Amino acid sequence: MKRFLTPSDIGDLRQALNEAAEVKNNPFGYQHLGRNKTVVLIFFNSSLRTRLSTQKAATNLGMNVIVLDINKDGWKLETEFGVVMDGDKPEHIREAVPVIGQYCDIIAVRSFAKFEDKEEDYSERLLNQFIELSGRPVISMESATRHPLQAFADLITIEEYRKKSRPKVVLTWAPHPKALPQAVPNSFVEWMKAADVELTVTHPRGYELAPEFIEEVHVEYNQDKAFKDADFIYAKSWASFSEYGKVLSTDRSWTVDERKMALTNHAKFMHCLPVRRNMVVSDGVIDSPDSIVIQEAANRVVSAQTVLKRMLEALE
Ligand code: SN0
Repeated sequence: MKRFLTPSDIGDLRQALNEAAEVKNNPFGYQHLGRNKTVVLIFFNSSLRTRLSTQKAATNLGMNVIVLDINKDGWKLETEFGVVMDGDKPEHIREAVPVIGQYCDIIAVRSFAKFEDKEEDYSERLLNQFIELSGRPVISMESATRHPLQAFADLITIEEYRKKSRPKVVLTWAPHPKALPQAVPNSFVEWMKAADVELTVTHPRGYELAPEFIEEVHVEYNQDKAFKDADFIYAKSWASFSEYGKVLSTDRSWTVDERKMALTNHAKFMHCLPVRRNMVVSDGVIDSPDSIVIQEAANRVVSAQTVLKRMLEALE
């Protein structure tokens, strides 16, 4: 595997889920693969789960791990080509990325949407520069438009908790004080479409996801209706795509609470975290036995380890 951005990069999902289960059962069984191999984790943005779980996954595989918080510890990077570098950015990405590639076997990158320009964010320019210039396999640890390690962990979690072969999975928008990226909902939808689940997405008008993600997906604008018979409720806030980066609503009637969960088929509650309590979800729901957010976060190690394992096997 040369890159990990979409479900198609990992191929057959049934096989990937079986492999993930093996990795979870035997986390230290593949240490020969990572011997003398190094992964560099580059962060342009904050992280808790992604940093710790990817580092833990790599360590389980016997790898060396270098973590770089590039805004704090690196030179400020110029990403435009053909510019006179007389400003505050001493290093160009054209050198920085191939240099990083010299020090490792695999690169993982986190870089959120900037919300300055829709086309720029959706072109995934920064991530593509790592793919083109590093000479190494690249893992997205959340880029402008996708968060595949999260979505793979979500699928692993649904696989573990589903009570029927084709569960009803509902992605619901939720209110939030800040404009958040579409990366998590985009990837969630992309992975659920590729998996064997019945997917419904619910959000207020104006929050439609980008057409390439939402096409062929059932969208229900009435949240109560969407929740009916759901087996999994996946909450996430995101900013508008059409009015790019705008918060169009902070309507707290969309907060996932006990009344709404009672409309479901005893659904499990999921969220990628970090979550704003009593904005996105009520204390009562997230603290209930039906909340599986911690188990979901635990599976971030499993998704990262399965992906790193595949990449290491391809290096052999
Ligand atoms: C990020 C997002 O994409 O929504 C990362 C999620 C894995 N979340 C945030 O930036 C939350 C920030 C906040 O202020 O709540």
